[in-house]
Amino acid sequence: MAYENLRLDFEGPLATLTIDRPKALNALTTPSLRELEAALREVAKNKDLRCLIVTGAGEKAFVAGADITEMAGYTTCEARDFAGLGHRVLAMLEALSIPTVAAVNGFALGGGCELALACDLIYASEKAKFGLPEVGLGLIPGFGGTQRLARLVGRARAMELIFTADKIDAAKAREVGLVLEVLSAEKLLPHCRAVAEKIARNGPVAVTQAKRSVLFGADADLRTGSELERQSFAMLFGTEDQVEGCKAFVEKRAPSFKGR
Ligand code: CO8
Repeated sequence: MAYENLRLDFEGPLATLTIDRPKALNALTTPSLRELEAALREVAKNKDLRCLIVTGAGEKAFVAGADITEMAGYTTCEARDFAGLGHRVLAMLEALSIPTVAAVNGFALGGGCELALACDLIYASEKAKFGLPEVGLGLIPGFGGTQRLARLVGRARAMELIFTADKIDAAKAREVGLVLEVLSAEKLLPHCRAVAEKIARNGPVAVTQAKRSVLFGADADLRTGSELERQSFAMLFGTEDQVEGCKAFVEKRAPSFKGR
């Protein structure tokens, strides 16, 4: 499918989704969110994929937020619908059965930071800058930022970032636990691909179940989360991949997983 505001490229078991509207630092409009929704549907349908990388086009930005020129004239109802669309799309991204990796190559502000937060792993280039500057515009984060950031870095750090509207550099983002690793601009995508390829070599059904256990468990009490894990663990027994993975270990060879 052809998109105007993003690119979706497939290479073996990996897909790379590039938000591509560099003239506005990849800011998200309603049409770009609708395209993102369609692209995620395309990804979800492709059963050969094992990992999705999300990044931004150009040298400067991952995504510099929701498009302020579009939002500026919104009525309350339009704002509710726009935030609803953003929430729906980011929930779809988060709920993909395959792991997702954000390669943050520049500004990740507002909705852009929230897009990264909906990915499972976040890596950043030295040029990246993160922030939720919405209160400076008389708004609050509207694509899940108040929820996902607080869950990732803790309530006080999230409140500090949201209340001050500060932009933090990649090193600080790593220090607060928002980013896993900081790499040079040239090494960012190769690093993300290497991580994605490593994930792709593991049992796909197991990786999906592990992702579900962590995600659903994070919103549950320990007892419920542990029960979820136990059910997922048990469910894997009897899958072809579990049989193959354990057999390959015993036979001292690399497993050949089929994803079933
Ligand atoms: N929206 C629209 N256009 C943008 C945006 C944006 N978020 N960010 C940058 N642009 C445009 C600029 O207007 C400029 O366009 P033009 O060349 O036509 O003047 C072009 O991109 C290049 O940007 P700058 O010239 O400003 O580049 P600088 O290097 O000087 O500055 C910054 C880069 C610091 C990133 C600056 O562009 C900036 O501050 N951008 C806005 C960042 C921001 O506030 N983002 C948060 C937006 S609010 C949000 O995301 C809310 C999400 C939830 C919404 C819920 C809805 C109800």
